[in-house]
Amino acid sequence: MERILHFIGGRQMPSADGRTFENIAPATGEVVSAVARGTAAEIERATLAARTTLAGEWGSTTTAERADLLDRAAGLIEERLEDLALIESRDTGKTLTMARTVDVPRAVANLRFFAGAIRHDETAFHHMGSALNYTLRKPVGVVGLISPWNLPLYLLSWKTGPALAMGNAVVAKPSELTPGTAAALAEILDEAGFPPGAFNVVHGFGPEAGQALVEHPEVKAISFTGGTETGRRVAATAAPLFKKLSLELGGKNPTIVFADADFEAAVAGALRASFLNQGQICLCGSRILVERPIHDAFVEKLVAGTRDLVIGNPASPDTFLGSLVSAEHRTKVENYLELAREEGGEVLCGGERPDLDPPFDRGAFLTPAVISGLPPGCRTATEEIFGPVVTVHPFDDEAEALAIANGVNFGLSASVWTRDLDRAHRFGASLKTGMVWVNTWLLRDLRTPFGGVKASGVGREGGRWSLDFFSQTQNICIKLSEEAQ
Ligand code: TXE
Repeated sequence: MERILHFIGGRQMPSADGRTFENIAPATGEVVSAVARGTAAEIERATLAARTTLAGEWGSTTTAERADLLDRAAGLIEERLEDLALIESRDTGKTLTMARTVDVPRAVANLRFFAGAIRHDETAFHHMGSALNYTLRKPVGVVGLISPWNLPLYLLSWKTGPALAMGNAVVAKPSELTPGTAAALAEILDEAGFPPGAFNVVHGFGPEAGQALVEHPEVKAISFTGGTETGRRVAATAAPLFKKLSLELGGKNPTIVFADADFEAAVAGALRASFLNQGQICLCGSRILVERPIHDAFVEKLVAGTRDLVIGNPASPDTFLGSLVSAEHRTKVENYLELAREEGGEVLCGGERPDLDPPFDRGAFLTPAVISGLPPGCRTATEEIFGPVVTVHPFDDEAEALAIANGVNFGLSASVWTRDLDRAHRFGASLKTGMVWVNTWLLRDLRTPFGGVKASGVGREGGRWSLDFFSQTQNICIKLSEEAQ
């Protein structure tokens, strides 16, 4: 069986105690690899390797050198696209098409983007007349990157790009459910020429390896993407240690469709926002609010479209939905379907385990579900399910739509569908979310700020926000002599 090892100080290595855990392909239930199970001992080794390289080789690189290394790594990811897509699809259960066209290309874009960003970065200069101030950007030091299972390489590279661009040394702890592409990324960065210790990966479970990383006194910043409850724990651990902290957490994002919207485009947009990646994207639109005059027709079309989505073999080009990330996660989603029924909802379609041929009959598949008839404030409609389940709610006017949209603890994103430009501006600005899309969804410009408010997180990623997070500024003030003033 394939073995996945830690990558520490430029070398692959097992855990000191030799322990491993199983990596399961959720689409078949098959155990595909034995993964080294890291603990505080491996975090210690990785942190030491990171500090050593910061004090030496890596600490003296120039911006231009780091940009070139990132570009080289991006090229290597591109060359290995097919291989990486297969690993990602196997570990997550997502379709190969999604891995090929979204996950891996985005990892290439992430590294290229931050290579470009540091080539063009400028720092501040403030002239006082009697003195000059200029601002230096320095690395934070050793940074911890904790990433989730839904978009493993995509999200890890989104953090790794700016962390390395700014000259930090990384200790990454990928999700225990999806270790494959993080291990591959370590090899690729090594091959691209990053020195040993600049990028380290410790595999393992959250409470063991993840917690040890957050607790380590030499890790000066933590960038975390994952569930809101885990984020709370990470914040509670990191805050007394005065670490920089970026938290990208969950969402319960509304898709708001006004009666004047382009009907067909809105249905297609809502469908994609509901079920892309089996609904396992923090940005997924899991609450669909529809203005009453078009509500019934919209729901009919949405349900028909949902029924048409092909589920099954992730490698088949026709498949839209692969399996969920694990059997346990499917059970969690199914429990929400049960709750929805108890809360008075009607499951209009889906929510069932599909009848698939071997080997997929043992996979964690669940047909996409649309639920209506629920009050917008109930648990099903306000808690993050993170699966192929959406609720639909009618509304009568803008004020009611806004109250429903803002009436949850989350505030990550929203997608508004309307042809009325004034309303788009007015309504968009009134939404309590970090991001708003109008007549689209998941259209990303990597320069823009990404992140949420309320329980969706703290801080922003993207463009200069990522560069700011992964650097410390230092202002130097030089007094001018009388003659120079
Ligand atoms: O994520 P966790 P889980 C949501 C989604 C999902 C729920 C739980 O609702 O159902 O979270 O998913 C590491 N210290 N999202 O439990 O635990 C863990 O090992 C340090 C939304 O799988 O948050 C993994 O690497 N690290 C989300 C990472 O945290 C710890 C994506 C995320 O796992 C830790 C994923 C600890 N004490 C889930 N405990 C999004 N916003 O995109 C765990 N980890």
